[in-house]
Amino acid sequence: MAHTEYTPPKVWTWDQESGGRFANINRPIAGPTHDKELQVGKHPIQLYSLATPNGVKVTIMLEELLAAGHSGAEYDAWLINIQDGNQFGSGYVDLNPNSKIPVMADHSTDPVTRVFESGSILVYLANKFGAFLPEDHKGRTEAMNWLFWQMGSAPYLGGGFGHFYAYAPFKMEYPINRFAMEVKRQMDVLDRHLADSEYMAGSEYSIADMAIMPWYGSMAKGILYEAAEFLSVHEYKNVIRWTDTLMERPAVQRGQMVNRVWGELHRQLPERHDASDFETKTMDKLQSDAS
Ligand SMILES: N[C@@H](CCC(=O)N[C@@H](CS)C(=O)NCC(=O)O)C(=O)O
Repeated sequence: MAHTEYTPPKVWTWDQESGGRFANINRPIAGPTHDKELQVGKHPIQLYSLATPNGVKVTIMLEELLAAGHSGAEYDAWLINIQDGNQFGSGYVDLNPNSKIPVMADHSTDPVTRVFESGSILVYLANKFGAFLPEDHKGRTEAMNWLFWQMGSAPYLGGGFGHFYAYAPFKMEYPINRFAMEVKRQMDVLDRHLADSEYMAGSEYSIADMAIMPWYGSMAKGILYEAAEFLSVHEYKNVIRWTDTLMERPAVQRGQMVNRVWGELHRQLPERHDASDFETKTMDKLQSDAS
């Protein structure tokens, strides 16, 4: 195996750019870099996010809640462009001291409730609306098991495999091997579970599915890191079956469009303030198909 030795100094210092795709926003300190208040729209729920897998977990949940008739879940979704450092504005850091998307503010409570960490937002919304979390003890516990599994596992997929395979300034065999092995193990965990289970928590669709699909379903469909062939994702047939079922849901399709600023234009909705915002996109699609 080809490798270069690195002898760490006694004390690490931040004296050079690490290189790689996100080098401009990575830094070893927390806190705001500039003063910037957040905008607040007319709806009870204000979301500040971007359509990465962590972001779309929440927009899928909000769209599912609205589709199920929970009008209190109406929301404004504001774009936080992480490449431009929007997550380091003072208003954003007040809501999320961790400076990562997504973050949500619930203005239907007095005082306003801030909710950060995508898993915490999903649980908050499920509890608030009594939806997408099974009520029975076994089903609820299974949904929580898998939700926490996702929150603990996905950093190996994104921060580990994705970083070294797709974003690092050059390819290194050791970390790519290490994380490819772990991601394949995780995919196999899911595939074996989904062989006997319709959804993650049994027969009921839940926030566990919404949390896991944007990461592992996207990986199984070859959408993440252009790694489909490298990781032989076609092997995970049950994950593919489950992903296809979820991706057919209109609320999932809408949720994946919100705060998206890349890819096909008709699938991008940089900000969402009203259900009718999606209709404009449908018209765009019809017009581009006709021309
Ligand atoms: N555990 C967090 C992770 C969120 C996260 O890593 N968000 C990324 C985008 S997917 C981010 O905001 N990165 C910006 C940065 O690192 O400055 C959650 O699930 O909410």
